[in-house]
Amino acid sequence: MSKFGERIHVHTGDITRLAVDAIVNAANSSLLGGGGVDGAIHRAAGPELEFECRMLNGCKVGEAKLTKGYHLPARYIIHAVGPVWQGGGKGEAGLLASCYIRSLEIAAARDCRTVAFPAISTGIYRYPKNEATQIAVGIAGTFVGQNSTPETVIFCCFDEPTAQLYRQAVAAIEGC
Ligand code: AR6
Repeated sequence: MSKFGERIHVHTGDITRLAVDAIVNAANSSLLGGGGVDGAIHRAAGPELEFECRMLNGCKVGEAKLTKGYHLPARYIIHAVGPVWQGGGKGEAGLLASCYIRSLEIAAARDCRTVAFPAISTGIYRYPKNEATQIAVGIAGTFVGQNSTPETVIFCCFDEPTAQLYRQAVAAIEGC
Protein backbone atom coordinates (compact mmCIF):
# COMPACT_ATOMS: atom_id res chain seq x y z
CA MET A 1 0.00 0.00 0.00
CA SER A 2 1.16 3.54 -0.74
CA LYS A 3 2.38 5.80 2.04
CA PHE A 4 -0.96 7.63 2.27
CA GLY A 5 -2.98 4.44 1.92
CA GLU A 6 -5.12 5.96 -0.83
CA ARG A 7 -6.09 8.86 1.41
CA ILE A 8 -5.23 11.48 -1.22
CA HIS A 9 -7.08 11.24 -4.53
CA VAL A 10 -6.95 13.29 -7.72
CA HIS A 11 -10.21 13.64 -9.67
CA THR A 12 -10.98 15.52 -12.88
CA GLY A 13 -14.40 17.14 -13.11
CA ASP A 14 -16.90 19.56 -11.62
CA ILE A 15 -16.67 19.83 -7.84
CA THR A 16 -20.37 20.67 -7.53
CA ARG A 17 -21.19 17.09 -8.62
CA LEU A 18 -19.26 15.34 -5.85
CA ALA A 19 -21.23 13.49 -3.19
CA VAL A 20 -18.74 14.01 -0.39
CA ASP A 21 -19.09 15.25 3.19
CA ALA A 22 -17.63 18.66 2.34
CA ILE A 23 -16.48 20.53 -0.73
CA VAL A 24 -14.23 23.56 -0.39
CA ASN A 25 -15.11 26.75 -2.24
CA ALA A 26 -12.52 29.20 -3.61
CA ALA A 27 -14.41 32.20 -2.27
CA ASN A 28 -13.68 35.90 -1.83
CA SER A 29 -13.73 37.85 1.43
CA SER A 30 -17.36 38.90 1.03
CA LEU A 31 -18.51 35.24 0.86
CA LEU A 32 -21.37 36.46 -1.31
CA GLY A 33 -20.47 34.60 -4.48
CA GLY A 34 -18.53 35.47 -7.61
CA GLY A 35 -17.25 33.78 -10.76
CA GLY A 36 -15.30 30.58 -11.30
CA VAL A 37 -15.92 27.69 -8.94
CA ASP A 38 -17.59 30.05 -6.45
CA GLY A 39 -20.26 30.98 -8.99
CA ALA A 40 -20.78 27.32 -9.91
CA ILE A 41 -21.19 26.34 -6.25
CA HIS A 42 -23.69 29.13 -5.52
CA ARG A 43 -25.72 28.24 -8.63
CA ALA A 44 -25.80 24.55 -7.78
CA ALA A 45 -26.49 25.04 -4.05
CA GLY A 46 -29.34 27.52 -4.63
CA PRO A 47 -30.23 30.92 -3.14
CA GLU A 48 -30.40 29.63 0.44
CA LEU A 49 -26.60 29.50 0.38
CA GLU A 50 -26.21 33.24 -0.11
CA PHE A 51 -28.69 33.81 2.69
CA GLU A 52 -26.54 31.79 5.12
CA CYS A 53 -23.35 33.42 3.80
CA ARG A 54 -24.76 36.87 4.58
CA MET A 55 -24.90 35.90 8.26
CA LEU A 56 -21.16 35.09 8.36
CA ASN A 57 -19.83 38.67 8.06
CA GLY A 58 -17.24 37.77 5.47
CA CYS A 59 -13.98 35.90 5.87
CA LYS A 60 -10.33 36.95 5.99
CA VAL A 61 -7.80 35.85 3.37
CA GLY A 62 -6.19 32.61 4.55
CA GLU A 63 -9.28 31.70 6.61
CA ALA A 64 -12.33 29.51 5.99
CA LYS A 65 -15.95 29.29 7.14
CA LEU A 66 -18.52 26.49 6.93
CA THR A 67 -22.08 26.44 5.60
CA LYS A 68 -24.56 23.77 4.70
CA GLY A 69 -24.51 22.37 1.16
CA TYR A 70 -28.23 22.93 0.41
CA HIS A 71 -29.00 21.48 -3.04
CA LEU A 72 -25.49 20.13 -3.57
CA PRO A 73 -24.79 16.43 -3.11
CA ALA A 74 -22.16 17.53 -0.56
CA ARG A 75 -23.39 17.99 3.03
CA TYR A 76 -21.21 21.02 3.77
CA ILE A 77 -19.35 23.76 1.95
CA ILE A 78 -16.16 25.12 3.45
CA HIS A 79 -15.61 28.60 2.00
CA ALA A 80 -11.88 29.34 1.90
CA VAL A 81 -10.48 32.69 0.80
CA GLY A 82 -7.22 32.34 -1.08
CA PRO A 83 -4.76 35.16 -1.79
CA VAL A 84 -4.62 37.10 -5.03
CA TRP A 85 -1.22 36.42 -6.63
CA GLN A 86 0.86 39.60 -6.51
CA GLY A 87 4.23 38.20 -7.52
CA GLY A 88 4.93 36.05 -4.47
CA GLY A 89 6.37 38.68 -2.14
CA LYS A 90 3.18 39.48 -0.25
CA GLY A 91 2.91 36.35 1.87
CA GLU A 92 0.83 34.54 -0.73
CA ALA A 93 2.34 31.09 -0.02
CA GLY A 94 1.61 31.30 3.70
CA LEU A 95 -1.91 32.54 3.08
CA LEU A 96 -2.63 29.76 0.58
CA ALA A 97 -1.24 27.14 2.98
CA SER A 98 -3.41 28.59 5.73
CA CYS A 99 -6.54 28.16 3.54
CA TYR A 100 -5.84 24.45 3.21
CA ILE A 101 -4.98 23.97 6.88
CA ARG A 102 -8.04 25.85 8.15
CA SER A 103 -10.32 23.98 5.73
CA LEU A 104 -8.95 20.62 6.85
CA GLU A 105 -9.28 21.61 10.52
CA ILE A 106 -12.91 22.61 9.97
CA ALA A 107 -13.59 19.37 8.08
CA ALA A 108 -12.03 17.36 10.92
CA ALA A 109 -14.01 19.25 13.56
CA ARG A 110 -17.25 18.31 11.71
CA ASP A 111 -16.16 14.67 11.37
CA CYS A 112 -16.05 14.89 7.58
CA ARG A 113 -14.66 11.64 6.24
CA THR A 114 -14.20 12.95 2.71
CA VAL A 115 -13.39 16.50 1.65
CA ALA A 116 -12.82 17.79 -1.89
CA PHE A 117 -10.75 20.84 -2.83
CA PRO A 118 -10.59 22.88 -6.02
CA ALA A 119 -7.26 24.46 -7.00
CA ILE A 120 -7.75 27.52 -4.76
CA SER A 121 -6.41 30.86 -6.11
CA THR A 122 -5.24 29.41 -9.44
CA GLY A 123 -8.02 30.88 -11.61
CA ILE A 124 -9.20 34.47 -11.27
CA TYR A 125 -6.62 35.05 -8.46
CA ARG A 126 -3.77 34.00 -10.85
CA TYR A 127 -1.64 31.96 -8.39
CA PRO A 128 0.87 29.93 -10.48
CA LYS A 129 -0.55 26.42 -10.76
CA ASN A 130 2.63 24.51 -10.09
CA GLU A 131 3.49 26.38 -6.88
CA ALA A 132 -0.13 26.22 -5.68
CA THR A 133 -0.24 22.46 -6.31
CA GLN A 134 2.91 21.87 -4.26
CA ILE A 135 1.37 23.77 -1.34
CA ALA A 136 -2.00 22.01 -1.57
CA VAL A 137 -0.54 18.52 -1.74
CA GLY A 138 2.15 19.21 0.86
CA ILE A 139 -0.39 20.45 3.41
CA ALA A 140 -2.79 17.57 2.71
CA GLY A 141 -0.01 15.01 3.06
CA THR A 142 1.12 16.45 6.38
CA PHE A 143 -2.44 16.73 7.67
CA VAL A 144 -3.49 13.18 6.84
CA GLY A 145 -0.22 11.95 8.31
CA GLN A 146 -1.12 13.56 11.64
CA ASN A 147 -4.92 13.16 11.72
CA SER A 148 -7.32 10.27 11.13
CA THR A 149 -10.06 12.62 9.85
CA PRO A 150 -10.67 13.45 7.03
CA GLU A 151 -10.02 9.90 5.88
CA THR A 152 -9.87 10.99 2.25
CA VAL A 153 -8.83 14.26 0.60
CA ILE A 154 -9.85 14.67 -3.03
CA PHE A 155 -8.23 17.25 -5.28
CA CYS A 156 -10.93 18.01 -7.82
CA CYS A 157 -9.28 19.46 -10.92
CA PHE A 158 -11.31 21.13 -13.62
CA ASP A 159 -9.02 20.00 -16.44
CA GLU A 160 -6.67 17.14 -17.17
CA PRO A 161 -3.38 19.17 -17.27
CA THR A 162 -4.10 20.36 -13.72
CA ALA A 163 -4.90 16.80 -12.63
CA GLN A 164 -1.58 15.71 -14.09
CA LEU A 165 0.26 18.31 -11.98
CA TYR A 166 -1.52 17.05 -8.87
CA ARG A 167 -0.73 13.40 -9.65
CA GLN A 168 2.95 14.28 -10.01
CA ALA A 169 2.93 16.20 -6.73
CA VAL A 170 1.21 13.32 -4.91
CA ALA A 171 3.71 10.84 -6.37
CA ALA A 172 6.56 13.10 -5.19
CA ILE A 173 5.39 13.17 -1.57
CA GLU A 174 4.66 9.44 -1.67
CA GLY A 175 8.33 8.95 -2.44
CA CYS A 176 9.58 11.07 0.50
N1 AR6 B 1 -15.13 22.48 -10.30
C1 AR6 B 1 -13.82 22.37 -10.01
N2 AR6 B 1 -12.91 23.32 -10.29
C2 AR6 B 1 -13.35 24.44 -10.90
C3 AR6 B 1 -14.71 24.64 -11.24
C4 AR6 B 1 -15.63 23.59 -10.92
N3 AR6 B 1 -16.93 23.70 -11.18
N4 AR6 B 1 -14.83 25.87 -11.84
C5 AR6 B 1 -13.59 26.40 -11.88
N5 AR6 B 1 -12.70 25.54 -11.32
P1 AR6 B 1 -11.39 30.31 -9.49
P2 AR6 B 1 -9.72 31.70 -7.49
C6 AR6 B 1 -11.25 25.70 -11.11
O1 AR6 B 1 -11.21 31.40 -10.47
O2 AR6 B 1 -8.58 31.78 -8.44
C7 AR6 B 1 -14.38 34.06 -7.75
O3 AR6 B 1 -14.98 35.16 -8.40
C8 AR6 B 1 -10.50 26.66 -12.01
O4 AR6 B 1 -10.16 26.03 -13.22
O5 AR6 B 1 -12.75 29.72 -9.34
O6 AR6 B 1 -9.46 31.27 -6.09
C9 AR6 B 1 -14.40 34.22 -6.25
O7 AR6 B 1 -15.57 34.87 -5.79
C10 AR6 B 1 -9.28 26.97 -11.16
O8 AR6 B 1 -8.28 25.97 -11.34
O9 AR6 B 1 -10.93 30.76 -7.99
C11 AR6 B 1 -13.18 35.06 -6.00
O10 AR6 B 1 -13.46 36.43 -6.23
C12 AR6 B 1 -9.80 26.85 -9.73
O11 AR6 B 1 -11.08 26.24 -9.82
C13 AR6 B 1 -12.20 34.57 -7.04
O12 AR6 B 1 -13.00 34.04 -8.10
C14 AR6 B 1 -9.92 28.16 -8.98
O13 AR6 B 1 -10.36 29.17 -9.88
C15 AR6 B 1 -11.35 33.46 -6.51
O14 AR6 B 1 -10.37 33.15 -7.48
